[in-house]
Amino acid sequence: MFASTAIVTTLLCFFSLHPSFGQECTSRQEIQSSLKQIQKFLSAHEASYLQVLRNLKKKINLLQSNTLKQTTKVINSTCTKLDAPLNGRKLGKSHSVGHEVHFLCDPGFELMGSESRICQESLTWSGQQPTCRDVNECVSSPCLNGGTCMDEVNQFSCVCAKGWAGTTCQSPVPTFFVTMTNTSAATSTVNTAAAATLPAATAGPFVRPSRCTIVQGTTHCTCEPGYTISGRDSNTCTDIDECELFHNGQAGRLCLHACVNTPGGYRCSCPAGYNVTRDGRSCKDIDECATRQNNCTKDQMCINTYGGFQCVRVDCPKIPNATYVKTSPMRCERNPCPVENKLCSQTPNTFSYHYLAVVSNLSAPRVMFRVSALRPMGDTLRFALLGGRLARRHFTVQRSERLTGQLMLVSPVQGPATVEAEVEMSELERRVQLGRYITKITMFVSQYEF
Ligand SMILES: [Ca+2]
Ligand SMILES: [Ca+2]
Repeated sequence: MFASTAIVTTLLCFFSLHPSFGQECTSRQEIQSSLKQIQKFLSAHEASYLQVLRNLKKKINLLQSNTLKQTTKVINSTCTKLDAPLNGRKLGKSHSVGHEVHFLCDPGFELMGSESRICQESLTWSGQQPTCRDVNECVSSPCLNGGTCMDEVNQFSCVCAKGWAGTTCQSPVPTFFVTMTNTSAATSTVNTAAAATLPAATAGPFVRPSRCTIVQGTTHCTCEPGYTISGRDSNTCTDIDECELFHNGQAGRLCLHACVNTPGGYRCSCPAGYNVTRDGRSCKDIDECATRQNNCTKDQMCINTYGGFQCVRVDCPKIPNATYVKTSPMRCERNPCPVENKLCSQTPNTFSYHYLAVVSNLSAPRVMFRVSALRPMGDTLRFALLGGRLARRHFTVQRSERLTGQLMLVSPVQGPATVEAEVEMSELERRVQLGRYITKITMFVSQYEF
């Protein structure tokens, strides 16, 4: 307050020096003293302002450093970056606290260590850094017949002992093939230099030299169709054993019956009595009866069966009190009975013979045969299974329509087998039997399910 009054007074005196203001200020000394006071006052203010500025600067610096600290803290709330294991992958990109990353290995490798790791509050990862270890496919000793197993990435290869070939050394190398080696080597454009270095033990049509080219310093080897590079030696191609490869594969079996591995390919074979179908994979029964490949005599009938044939001869049954005559190759009829012979009239009127050829293990239930009355005489028809070899185990007889009965297969028959069934149809009129008709059915079941 004092300072400001002094300034005002001093300024008034200063301006009063001007002639127009008159004689209001007392003396020059007073003016000098006032100016000194103003100087002091300004210096004090200057110091005060400087002090304020310094404080301000300090505050700004503090703020600045605090902001910097905050930023550093944000960066530090994540864990260190994790790498994917060699031959594996890492799932999850966030490295913040509470987040998880997972690890996977490439096919053929197994994970050792932690499958997943969590970024903990302490900004460290839980668990151990995993590694992907090559699965040793040789552990199960897949190489047969003295072959040596070589573990490779996601697979193995076998170095076979002398006389054996195939991916698992499962195929014997036939000796007659070995003599063909020179011929095949000469006719193909294979790397003869490599062929020369092949050990004698692995030579043969199941093993061929590969065709190698060097592209930009890297050797690329290829095999003929049906062969594959196996083992560490890329100079050697081994026949692919398609039979083994597709034995239980998703693509299904290669062959209906048997598969034969051949050098560079395979073929299907069928049991005796069958031909390989045109597609080379299935088996078709040979109809020996149609192609005269049977030895049935003139009084016999040839029945073609799956995988074979049967020679059958129908002989009419010899039953007391009745005589039967053959009215067709597979039907016997009773001669008319004398009126007084009641026992004769109770015997079957006819015997019919039927032969069926089926494959083994046919699914059940299914209708195998139907018996019908063409011209029913009475008011009732009855059907019954009289018997026959293995009949009760596999068959039942039931009515299907008013005039028809059917022989049902109720359980599959494992072949080879011959099953017989005797089906009786009886006609009744007011519960009195008018006639009996017997149908004998013989079922030839093949050994195979084709
Ligand atoms: Ca083959
Ligand atoms: Ca046949």
